[in-house]
Amino acid sequence: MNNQKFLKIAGVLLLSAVMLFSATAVTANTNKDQLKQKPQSNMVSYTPTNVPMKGVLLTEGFEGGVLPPAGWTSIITNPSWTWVISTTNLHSGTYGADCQYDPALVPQDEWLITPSMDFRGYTSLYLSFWWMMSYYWGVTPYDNYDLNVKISTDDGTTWTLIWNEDTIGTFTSWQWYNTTLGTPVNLAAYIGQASVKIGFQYEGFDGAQMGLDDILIYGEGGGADTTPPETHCSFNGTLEGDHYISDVIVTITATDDSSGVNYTKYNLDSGGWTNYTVPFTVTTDGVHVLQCYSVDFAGNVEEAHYCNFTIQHPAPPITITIKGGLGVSATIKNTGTTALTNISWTITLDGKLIFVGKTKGDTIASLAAGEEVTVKDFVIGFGKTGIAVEAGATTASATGTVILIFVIGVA
Ligand SMILES: [Ca+2]
Ligand SMILES: [Ca+2]
Ligand SMILES: [Ca+2]
Repeated sequence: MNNQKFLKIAGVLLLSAVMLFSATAVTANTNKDQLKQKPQSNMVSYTPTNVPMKGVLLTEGFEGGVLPPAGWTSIITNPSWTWVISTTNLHSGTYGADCQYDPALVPQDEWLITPSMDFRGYTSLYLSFWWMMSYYWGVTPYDNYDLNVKISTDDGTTWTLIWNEDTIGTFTSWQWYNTTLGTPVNLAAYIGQASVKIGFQYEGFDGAQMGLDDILIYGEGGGADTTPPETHCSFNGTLEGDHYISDVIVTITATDDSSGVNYTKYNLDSGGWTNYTVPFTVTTDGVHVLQCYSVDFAGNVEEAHYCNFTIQHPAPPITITIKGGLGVSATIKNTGTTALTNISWTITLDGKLIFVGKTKGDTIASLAAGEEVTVKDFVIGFGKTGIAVEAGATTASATGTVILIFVIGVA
């Protein structure tokens, strides 16, 4: 082959190559938006930057190579065209989550759902994720499919939309974006929830490809719990001044800033430490010494403290009528509305010449409301005497004169 001929062939080949390349480039540029799949030439590699390494609650880059990732769940309505693991459509690493549109135009409602997360104890919390889809088929001119990010605090029974690509403004098809063009979703409204799931939903009909990768939930607070719980006692009874005049129902409540209350213990009147489960009733009179404390799930132990209270039931409604005659008699009446039991009574005479019957006492087993009982003291003696009668907490007194076995002038 002579040089001239070689140059000619080389020139034709070069020209052909340039023309072919240009044609390919022009075709790709004009139709790129309308493609249902990301053009392979648009692949980018990515190195994470500005990732807050402190306070990371969840990170998922699908690098386990399986969907759903460990601990995650999925909802699949179109098994042929749902989220799959991809080694070609990803934001960073080796794998990404990828969902292609169904060319048969069967509707797609495909979910990837995070494990349950504890949002308690945080002071700030954000969600960021990297995504990629078609603006042409997803927003304008066709809103045929959505990437919906939803949140649930009841284990997936109800979901609230917290992000959607339709509302963030113009973006470029097939380009990977971080959440709202760099701005994370603020999850502050959900701080304090004990069980939170976040779902990533491909929802569409005649949509296009979608990519998801590098999901990150991060914030301040959370993590290590170093603060013990706080325990409070509340008393349900009839308070009069500084004490209760009724039985008291004791309720103990405890709150914790972060990991939650593991258990609460109490010690009533030095009866020993007991695990608190339900409210209890205290019926006896006196000062009650109540100690309590709680322990959280991180093992922080609260210092035991006192919640003392006093019960003094009012004296039973008893009247006493003292009479003379043959010995001394006392009529004890229950003027209340409920029966009284085990009423102890005594009759005491303090005269100097009382030979028999200086004191007498017994117990009345029960006395119905409105009922009365007369008790007697047989007496032998002479002279003036004081007469004192006690029944329950009620006392009465009188004076009289004893003449042998008679007591006269009682008043
Ligand atoms: Ca990845
Ligand atoms: Ca859309
Ligand atoms: Ca705590």
